Amino acid sequence: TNTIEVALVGNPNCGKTSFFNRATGLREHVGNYSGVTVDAKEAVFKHRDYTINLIDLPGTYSITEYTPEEIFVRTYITDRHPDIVLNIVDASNLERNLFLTTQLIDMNIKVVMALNMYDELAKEGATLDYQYLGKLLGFPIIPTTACSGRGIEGVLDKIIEVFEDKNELSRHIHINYGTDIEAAIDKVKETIAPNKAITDKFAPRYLAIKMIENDSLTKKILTQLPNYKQIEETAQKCIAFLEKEYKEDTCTIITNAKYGFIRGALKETYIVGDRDKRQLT
Ligand code: GDP
Ligand code: MG
Ligand code: K
Repeated sequence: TNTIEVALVGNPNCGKTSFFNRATGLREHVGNYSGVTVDAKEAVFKHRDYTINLIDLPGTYSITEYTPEEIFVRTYITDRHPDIVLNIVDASNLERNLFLTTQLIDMNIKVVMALNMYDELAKEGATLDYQYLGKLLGFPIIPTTACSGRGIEGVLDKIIEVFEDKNELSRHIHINYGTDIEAAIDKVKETIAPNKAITDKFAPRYLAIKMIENDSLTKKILTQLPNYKQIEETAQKCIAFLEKEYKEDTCTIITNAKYGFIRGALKETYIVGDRDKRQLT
């Protein structure tokens, strides 16, 4: 049968292990996958006509290069190419959790989102138009309460739909970083694009964004390219221009733009609960 490799990605304490245990608990076979400094649990089980290979990755707030967990998750995604990234988010802490999501969007991978702790959101009396949010983010979102198992079957069904390219919400979107950053991304992307070997593995737009962030892991990947000097020079010119214009480093500029995107999306989809309103007054 066909196998779908699914990697669980999300902030610490968002419910990844609960999801993993609930999804695999009643089923057969649990194995182990060992990383360099952090371990990831792996389980293989059947769902409908597929074998699902589910990997519980360490929790991270971001996928850059600042902690061993971040590097592990990042390298796992870029080197092992899981078929689907299952992004688990804590629905009671959406703004922060969605930051990691914006990085997944940049990476241009197939994502399904479990809107976990949905019971907490409901308790607060808050509502989220998660279908519309899924439309804005470019993948399906399914409410779950992982600790009780609620929604898990539905998530597994959506994973199959997205894998088979049969989900209408699953599409590649770009976060719009604004005129100046977008112009820089285009310039750097043009210098990366001719390198087929690398663009088969990584989205050129993702690599361009990372070069503009001065990301050393990306530089390491690209140094082997025949025109690396041109790529690096173009990126540095763009960085110098942006930092002069914005009086901030490019990482901060891009992070701020990501939060702008998140706030915009939540403004259209999230209604604060009664409990939160009371706390505000
Ligand atoms: P991880 O760090 O992402 O692996 O998160 P865990 O699965 O360890 O969960 C963190 C805590 O949240 C645990 O105490 C879980 O029992 C709890 N938890 C997980 N999912 C839910 C949920 O959907 N609702 C509620 N209320 N608690 C949850
Ligand atoms: Mg865990
Ligand atoms: K997508």
